[in-house]
Amino acid sequence: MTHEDLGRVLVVIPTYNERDNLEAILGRVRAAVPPAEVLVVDDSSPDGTGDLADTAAKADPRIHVLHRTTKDGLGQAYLTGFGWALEHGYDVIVEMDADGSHAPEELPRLLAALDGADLVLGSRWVPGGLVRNWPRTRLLLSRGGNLYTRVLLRMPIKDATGGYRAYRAEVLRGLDLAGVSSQGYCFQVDLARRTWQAGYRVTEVPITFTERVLGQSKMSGSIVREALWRVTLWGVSSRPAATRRRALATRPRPLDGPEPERA
Ligand SMILES: Nc1nc2c(ncn2[C@@H]2O[C@H](COP(=O)(O)OP(=O)(O)OP(=O)(O)O)[C@@H](O)[C@H]2O)c(=O)[nH]1
Ligand SMILES: [Mg+2]
Repeated sequence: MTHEDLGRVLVVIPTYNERDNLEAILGRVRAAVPPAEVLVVDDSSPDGTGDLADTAAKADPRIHVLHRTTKDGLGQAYLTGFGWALEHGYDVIVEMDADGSHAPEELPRLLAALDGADLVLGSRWVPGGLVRNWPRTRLLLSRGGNLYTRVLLRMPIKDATGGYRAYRAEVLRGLDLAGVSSQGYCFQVDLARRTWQAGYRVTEVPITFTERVLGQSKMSGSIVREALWRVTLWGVSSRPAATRRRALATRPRPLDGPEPERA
């Protein structure tokens, strides 16, 4: 299967103060998968990223921009982008950072893996996955966070915190996105968890993640703390859901889509 068979693909790129990175990432996405469209979701970046995005959109009909008035986290920016994507009838929705950490050149491989999956995770922590230029502390945080998540949620995913992924639109339509309140990193865990619990097929493909060269990271202590308390809470309250999922796995999926998830 090639990505041409997948229908309309939208790459959602959230931005906050990414003026030094935006042009390069847009150019790379458009070159890597020419039929794909791009949606930049900017939270009124003070550095003018939103204006740059508007200029790019004027020059290229495949580039779209949403401007949000407040910066309230990656998760909320993605939810706005997902809503727009579903309204406009896209078939595949991709998440990608603006800072170059996720190589657009790897996108055809992620899209191809949708052949046997409903959600494809770009994974740093499966064989063949790689992280370039991260200090030891970040490596430990990512590995530790993923181990904690895997054990606590009993979810067989190696990289649930990663933000390079491709969803079939039916997954996003099937999940209760209005009930998602996670903001930072744990938004990624939250969506992976909901997708898996609802019985969709989730697969991981190795990626090479490269630390940003330009601009500032938005990673913070409060983002780590949010992930820690939310994952712990989900873990403590997830036993009935895990049991139910095992039961689901033994019978075929209903034709009218997955059953509503129980949180
Ligand atoms: N719209 C919007 N985008 C955001 C927000 N926070 C982060 N982003 C974007 O989300 C992507 C990931 O953020 P990064 O700052 O790279 O955070 P990170 O990748 O978790 O951390 P690093 O690995 O240290 O770069 C980037 O494209 C950011 O510009 C936000 O509150 N709103
Ligand atoms: Mg980054």
